[in-house]
Amino acid sequence: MLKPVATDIEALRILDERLRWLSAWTIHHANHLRENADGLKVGGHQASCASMSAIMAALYFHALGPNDRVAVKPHAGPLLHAIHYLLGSQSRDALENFRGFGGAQSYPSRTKDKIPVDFSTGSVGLGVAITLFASLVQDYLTAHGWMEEADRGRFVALIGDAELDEGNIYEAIIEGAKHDVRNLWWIIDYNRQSLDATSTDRMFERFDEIFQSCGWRVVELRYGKKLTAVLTEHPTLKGWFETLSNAELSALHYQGGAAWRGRLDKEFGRDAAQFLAEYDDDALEALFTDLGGHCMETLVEAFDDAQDDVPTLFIAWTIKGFGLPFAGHKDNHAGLMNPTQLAVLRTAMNVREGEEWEKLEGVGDNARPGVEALIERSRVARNKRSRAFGSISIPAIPAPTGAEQSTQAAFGRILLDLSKAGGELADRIVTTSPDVTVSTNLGAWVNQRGLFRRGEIADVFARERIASAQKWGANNNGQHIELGIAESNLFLMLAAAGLSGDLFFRRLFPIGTLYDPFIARGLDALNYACYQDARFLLVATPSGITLGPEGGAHQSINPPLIALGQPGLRHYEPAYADELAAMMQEAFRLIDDPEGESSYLRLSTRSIAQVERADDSWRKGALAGAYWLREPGEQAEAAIVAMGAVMPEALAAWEELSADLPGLGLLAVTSPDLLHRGWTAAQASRWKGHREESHVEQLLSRLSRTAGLVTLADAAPASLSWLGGVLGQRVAPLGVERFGQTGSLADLYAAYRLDGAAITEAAAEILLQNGH
Ligand SMILES: Cc1ncc(C[n+]2csc(CCOP(=O)(O)OP(=O)(O)O)c2C)c(N)n1
Ligand SMILES: [Mg+2]
Repeated sequence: MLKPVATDIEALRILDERLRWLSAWTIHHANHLRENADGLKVGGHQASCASMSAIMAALYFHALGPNDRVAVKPHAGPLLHAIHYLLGSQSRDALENFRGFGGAQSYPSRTKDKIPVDFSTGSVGLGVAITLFASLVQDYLTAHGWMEEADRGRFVALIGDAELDEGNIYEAIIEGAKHDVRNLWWIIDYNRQSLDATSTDRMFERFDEIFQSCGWRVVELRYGKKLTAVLTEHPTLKGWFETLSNAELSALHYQGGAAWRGRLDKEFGRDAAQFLAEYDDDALEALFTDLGGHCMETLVEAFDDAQDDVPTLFIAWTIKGFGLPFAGHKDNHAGLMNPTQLAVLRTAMNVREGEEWEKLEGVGDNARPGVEALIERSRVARNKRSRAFGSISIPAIPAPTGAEQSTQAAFGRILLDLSKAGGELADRIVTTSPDVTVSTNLGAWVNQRGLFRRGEIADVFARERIASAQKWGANNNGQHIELGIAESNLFLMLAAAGLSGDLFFRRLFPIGTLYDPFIARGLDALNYACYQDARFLLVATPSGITLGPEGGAHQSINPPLIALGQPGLRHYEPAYADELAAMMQEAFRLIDDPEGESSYLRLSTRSIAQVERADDSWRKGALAGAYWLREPGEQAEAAIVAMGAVMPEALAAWEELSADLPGLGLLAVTSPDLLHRGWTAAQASRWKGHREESHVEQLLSRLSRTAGLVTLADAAPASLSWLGGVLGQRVAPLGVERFGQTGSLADLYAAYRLDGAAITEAAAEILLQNGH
């Protein structure tokens, strides 16, 4: 890490003011000046920006090195744009179009903003925690010899104080402590205000303790230099000041100098007279607003003093809306200055009317060279990085052999075979799991490739020669990152490892495993990972009521619907081991392809008889979402449509019903998600005059328009019932709509109507409806 150079505090102060102005102006312009055709409030957060302009000026124009990566609190997005505007990497057009179509995004977005954004933010708390996992990934790459010391950086999170209520932050620091995480700066904009109001008093003391107990250094930046000096000189005043509640303090900041005077007079009477005589109201206000997070000297000093790799929490006291007319007001979160207030601010900041977008407007001739030099010297990346970081060749993945297999067992076998065969892909795979490594069948892979830790951790059981199927020693070369049971951490880990190409120019192939029902536990983090186009393979197993005796708490129902609605994540649900092998190969290709996406495999522990294949023709269809496992007759009047682990029931029913229903087809669905996407994409392209037919349309048009479809899935029936909408065919949907319970497969399939009898009844009903 590079040492910061000595810097001109006055120039940084000017940049702080420029950022405060430009962010306020960008938001004002979008709300009050830009044409607004639909009358919707455009919005933006002038107060949240003003609160941390000094912190961001000190970082971007002083402390950050070229390899450092920052997650900016969502509501400070306009400040980040203003910084890049000053750096020359953001256009005025984009600022003028803030929150408009194609303009600067409301909240920093890796994928949509044109400036380099290291981490997207928006859902509070997640942007904070991902920096910790990114730091872990950096350590992983360094340990594996894929990153030079000189290319390493620090991970910075700029945090709103209310974000600290998000539990995912604490899950992350607990995990970080286990992995001895380092090179983190988390900087809290401690304005003691959330969205609704002022926040609960004295919480910073709690945060101190929590972070310290996880190995963090906590640096409190409570007062600026001026206020520190005065309070040191007047201990009684300090004592009183520190008893003020967050609400009282905020109210005084809002009311200003005269209110401070009145309050001090009331509190101390004649004892305060001499002190008060030294300050006019403006000076009094300036004194009491001199908090650590607004004092450039304090910030620069604190950052310069924290140059080691100890994870550090800075609690920087600030005022929400600092320098704006609604500073400190509890309702200011979404507050916007009106044109009159804006004009007052413009005058106060020496900005001439008509010159509002001028980068250094209002900066005097004497100061200008120093400010320009600082901007020039800033070491942060100005350009968005290319996503071309070299592709690797993905080998063909053969299917594991065996007449009876479960997809979960096949998954473990495929990884083991990959590991044994070796090669670039195997070396770049990193697996991770929230305490379900063994039960999701990663065990054999981990035995081969080892656990990752920066220091050596002995496998005591192996050393003591205690028999165990599982090696559990860790070192620098390991390729499995062990996580505690916190699914949110799993998805943040996958997000960070899935961005390793973007962040560190070295693509990893992250695979995360968990039980299918617990996807819901980390859902927002999963969405967050996809939102910023992180690439990974998620393997969820076991799934569905097919889990049998484990019971309803572990039997997943709705993840296929979740996947159907989740952009950036491709759902595959194989029935057979050869399908799984093809899907894993495809998932690795998609991780590597700049136009690709992440994949989600929903697997099962049910061992089923594998099908005989005459040739490879199924493969293309399986990767596209479905194929005919039993071809239908020409314009057949019925088909069974089934997905995943219940395929044996579908096949048996097909055998039984075929005698009465000649031409009955059996469609094996491997991805409702892909079928649906293909369907809507083909429709949209037809509106543009192309004559495209989607895969699902081609498949279903083999049947009669009046055909009946019996759909079957160990999941919410809506996963497949929509297929009736494609060509208007009738559907009898079978699936799981109630919570599961314990039982044998036969019991459960009968009770939840996934068995042959249910298929027969459903077929009879739908065919009767058709008038047969
Ligand atoms: C997960 C999530 N829940 C709720 C919100 C809505 N929200 C946006 S900002 C905010 C409070 C912000 O307060 P703080 O973090 O202190 O930021 P400040 O604006 O005070 O700097 C809330 C509740 C959100 N963005 N994300
Ligand atoms: Mg706040």
